[in-house]
Amino acid sequence: MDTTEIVVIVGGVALIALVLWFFFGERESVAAVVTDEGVQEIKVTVKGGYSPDVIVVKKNVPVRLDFYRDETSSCSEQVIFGDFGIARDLPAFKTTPIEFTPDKSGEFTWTCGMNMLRGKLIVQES
Ligand SMILES: [Cu+2]
Repeated sequence: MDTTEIVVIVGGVALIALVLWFFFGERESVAAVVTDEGVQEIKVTVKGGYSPDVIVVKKNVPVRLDFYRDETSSCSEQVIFGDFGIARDLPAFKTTPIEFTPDKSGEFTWTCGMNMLRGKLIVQES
């Protein structure tokens, strides 16, 4: 094997690892911060996905998720929290607060209107 072949193989393996991580890897989860008013607040940037896309909150404490949509792609124009009966339009380049109080614990997926972009809300027993 010459150097070029080795570089190609190493590059290929790295690419496969990256693809696997992207689709199946454990994402970093972010805990919401409790404000003075006792609201668990976190800012989520919407741009080809959600960042952060795993958010940890406590049950029975009000939650405010500030979705800032940093794009005009029609894919992300709506966000849906099906488990909590929430569907909201997200105007481009604006922050849209989504407020609710999670009354059940567990892991809940939120999606865009087409079920393509996904995020996960982890509600822990308080
Ligand atoms: Cu979409």
